[in-house]
Amino acid sequence: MSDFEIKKARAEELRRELNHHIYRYYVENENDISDYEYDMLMRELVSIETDFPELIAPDSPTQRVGGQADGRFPKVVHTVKMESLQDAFARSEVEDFNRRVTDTVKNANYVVEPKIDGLSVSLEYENGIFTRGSTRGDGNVGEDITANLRTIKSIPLRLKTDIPSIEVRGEVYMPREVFYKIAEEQEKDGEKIFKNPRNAAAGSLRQKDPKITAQRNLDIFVFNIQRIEGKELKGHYESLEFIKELGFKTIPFFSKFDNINDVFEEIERIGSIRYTLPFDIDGAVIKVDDFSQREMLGSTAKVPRWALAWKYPPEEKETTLLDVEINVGRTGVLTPTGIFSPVILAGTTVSRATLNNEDFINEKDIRIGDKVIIRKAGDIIPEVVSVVSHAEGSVPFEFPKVCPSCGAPVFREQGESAIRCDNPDCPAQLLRILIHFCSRDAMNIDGMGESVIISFVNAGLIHSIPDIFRLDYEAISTLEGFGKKSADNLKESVERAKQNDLSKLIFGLGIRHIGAKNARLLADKFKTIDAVSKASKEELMGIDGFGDVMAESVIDYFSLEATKSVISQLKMLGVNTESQTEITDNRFESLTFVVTGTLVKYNRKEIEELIESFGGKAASSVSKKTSYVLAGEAAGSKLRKANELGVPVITEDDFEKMISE
Ligand code: 0OX
Repeated sequence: MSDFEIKKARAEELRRELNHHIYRYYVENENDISDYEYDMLMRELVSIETDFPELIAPDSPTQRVGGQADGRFPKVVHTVKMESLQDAFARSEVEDFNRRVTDTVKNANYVVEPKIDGLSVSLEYENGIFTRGSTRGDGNVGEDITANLRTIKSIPLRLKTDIPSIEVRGEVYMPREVFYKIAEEQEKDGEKIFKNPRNAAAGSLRQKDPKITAQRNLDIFVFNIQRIEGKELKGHYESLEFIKELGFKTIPFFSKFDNINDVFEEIERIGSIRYTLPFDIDGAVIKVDDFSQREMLGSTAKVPRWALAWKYPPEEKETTLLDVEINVGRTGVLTPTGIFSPVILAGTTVSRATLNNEDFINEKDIRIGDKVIIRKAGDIIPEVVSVVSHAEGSVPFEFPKVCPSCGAPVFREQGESAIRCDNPDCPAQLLRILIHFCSRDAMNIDGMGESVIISFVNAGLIHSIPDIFRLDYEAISTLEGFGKKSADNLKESVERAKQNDLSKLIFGLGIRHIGAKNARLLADKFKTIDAVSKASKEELMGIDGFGDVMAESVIDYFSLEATKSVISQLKMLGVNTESQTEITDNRFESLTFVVTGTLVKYNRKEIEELIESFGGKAASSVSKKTSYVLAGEAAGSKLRKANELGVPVITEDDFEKMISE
């Protein structure tokens, strides 16, 4: 292969990979790689496309502007562009930057400040009063989020000094402690957990209801004056001090240097204190101080030539693998967790990390006693990067042949990476089954999160799913962390769950290969749990999308004596086992909806159920045949496609009007 062909293939691979990550991040609110890894991939693609411009494809992520407005908030056209920053990962890139600067201007001074990992916003003040706040959007057009920004207490609603008109720029962030607290609550309530403080801040800032934003304890650091009337400022350092005088919370530290070596030292110093700060930073920003010099340097189409963002790589540490713990999940899958000598990594003590599965361990030849390198993916989830050395006399790790919880033999199905325990009475599985049964998309029992279930199981109050409906609330009110009020609340949630639709019950039972959508299909077709349990393979395979494996899984599950016992107990305890979705109102007949982004009032399953209950169809991809795209916050490619195809886009409120009319 010629060099060109090699580069062409690599560019294609990078495009595919990056577009996948962009979709995961913007559409599904998930990210599988760290920002740093993402940046490195993007860089490689930019470099190939710079060398071979003919390889720039229309679907290249380099051709896309990030953070586009999603249509839910009014648009704001930024009078001064909110520029982004050129990244640097190597010392030579900073030296190149310095050379370019000093080639154009004499005696440049640099200001170095931390790069806060949050969301850039603009704040506008007229006659000292906060009049409008907006997101950065694509830099030219953002969204009006004034009401939400007003909830951030460190944003002054009135300035301390009289200025006729001013616009400043800052970074909204969620302090790490606040993030951990919210994540803990989300876990307790069985809700989806924010990935990191940045995602949490983004989700909180783009809420329709400012009351929710207000509860999230967001904060801001202001680092720039975008425009100002009635005041002359000569440089950045001076303007930061003026920002402070006006009453803003300024970027927490900033220093001025007259040579690039001192700039490096400051970058290193910031890097060394990075994880001691109570908020996340992902780099340090170097800015030419003098405004007249900035003017001479100017900007490219995308970034100013007078600033550079140094990006810190994720922190990696060497530690020793002390042991491998095997946990048994709801579906009986055995997952290995590495136990390490504790090390401080990205600000917290880490002593555990998932080792994923048998293949991961074998591929890296991870053995107990090994010296390994660990880091946190996305600065949150610890993972093993590589093995440095094996301990003397160590042997390859062998996965257990029996379940560590119940002792039953375990097996690995062909084509699967997971090793499972098949024993339906396995106690470790029971715990996972109970957690799943109570979770939001299943029976949605408020107050029955993981830690509560564990304490009930430990207290001998729950031995099976039906036990959830025969809880001893008197005993519960005496447990640590409980009182009469919380026991009463729990009772109410459990009673409410008895009325759930059959689809939620089927999903909650945790039948292999039956997710929420398939549970809904089963409930719709068979109407009662008895009918589902008696369904033949042919009948099951008659359902759109049901194949061999799924049909057999349902039959196997309902043929178990244990299942029969659970179902009959649930019925006796008054749990609804029938489908309630009677289609009486067909107003959405022949209409297809695509739901994208995060909704405020419904989760994905609930909204799809609602659409279907009115006779509509909920589809996953946008085409010309789509009737409406219902866009929530952080909607991405589907929303863009809808706009391209001219498919009407509606908000959650619009949808509610459609169903209430
Ligand atoms: C930050 C941050 C972001 C001003 C001109 C180009 C970028 N996240 O902390 N941006 C900037 O600078 C702007 N400074 C920062 N400190």
